[in-house]
Amino acid sequence: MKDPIRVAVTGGAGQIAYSLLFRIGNGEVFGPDQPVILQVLEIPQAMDALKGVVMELNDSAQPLVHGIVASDDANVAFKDANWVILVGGKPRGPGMERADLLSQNGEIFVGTGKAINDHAASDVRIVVVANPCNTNCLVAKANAPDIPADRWFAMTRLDENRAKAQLAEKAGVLTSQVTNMAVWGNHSTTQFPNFEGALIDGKPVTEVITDREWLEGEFLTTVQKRGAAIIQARGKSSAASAANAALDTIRSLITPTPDGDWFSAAIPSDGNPYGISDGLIYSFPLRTDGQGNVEIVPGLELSEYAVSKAKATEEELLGERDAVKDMI
Ligand code: NAX
Repeated sequence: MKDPIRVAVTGGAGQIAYSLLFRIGNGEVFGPDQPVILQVLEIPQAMDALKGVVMELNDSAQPLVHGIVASDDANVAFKDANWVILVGGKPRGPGMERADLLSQNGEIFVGTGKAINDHAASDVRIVVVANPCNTNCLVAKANAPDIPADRWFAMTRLDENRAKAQLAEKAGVLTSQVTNMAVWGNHSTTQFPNFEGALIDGKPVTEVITDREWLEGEFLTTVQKRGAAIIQARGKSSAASAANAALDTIRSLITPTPDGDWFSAAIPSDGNPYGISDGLIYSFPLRTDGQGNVEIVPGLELSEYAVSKAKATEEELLGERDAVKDMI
């Protein structure tokens, strides 16, 4: 058995964590020989609910779970953490403007960044799930000057998975036959799931699905607005699929990317090869050796159409950055 790693999860009493924590405890992400210590953060008002979750974690008697810490103090929850998964945040309430959402969550992520900076392990990697996840990640990163830039990720994997599922359904294939599906930009309705670069059984999607109108129309809007469609149908936002995507993100980061393929996550845009402004957390096609070296896949040909989509989502992120400029 290896030494346990410490995995901090915020928003521990929320719906995504209710799936995420148990699946981490099962060894689905870090492997069947990697024990974990779960360090869960909640706000004081949700500590009773979190107690219930911890009771259930205990009752699962998962052999890989070597400890559970539940706290409402970020300094405790992030102590020596090797991974920090930031799920906790303020949802958009009725009548709340997007600017309010950005600034109220931004305030949370200032403190989060500082606590990670001061207490996490020297090899910490951070995945931000809580929305607006790109900009929350930007704020936390800006407040954690000692943590290298290549440790920060915001989740666009759910969008990638949604896009793969839509393409697979349309083409009548399995989702595993769809590869190279990169989401560009923001985790929002401006995101660009770049179907032009994606492959089905190694063939360009545009050759397999020749209905361009569907690709540019229904496909894009279905992926972009899937979150709202889930809320409409279920009465609650995506939870199991979001937890699943968070696990996929980490798995992709710690496993060598299959030759020629890529995966999506938003990372610091500084020095990117596609002319996107520096200083954003922007989703790109990524690949890794699984040892912590992650790069933006270079040299991809982007059509004029793709460039215009990549720019539109960049514009939105520039606006979001402006809304939190006092915090970064
Ligand atoms: P819930 O409202 O069920 O849970 C959020 C939890 O976070 C609550 O228990 C709350 O008490 C806690 N919390 C609030 N502020 C906190 C703080 N400062 N520190 C620690 N905990 C805090 O939401 P859930 O459905 O679990 O969603 C969590 C977040 O994921 C939301 O921000 C949501 O918008 C975001 N999502 C992101 C997705 C993505 O693809 N990036 C998709 C799914 C999801 O919508």
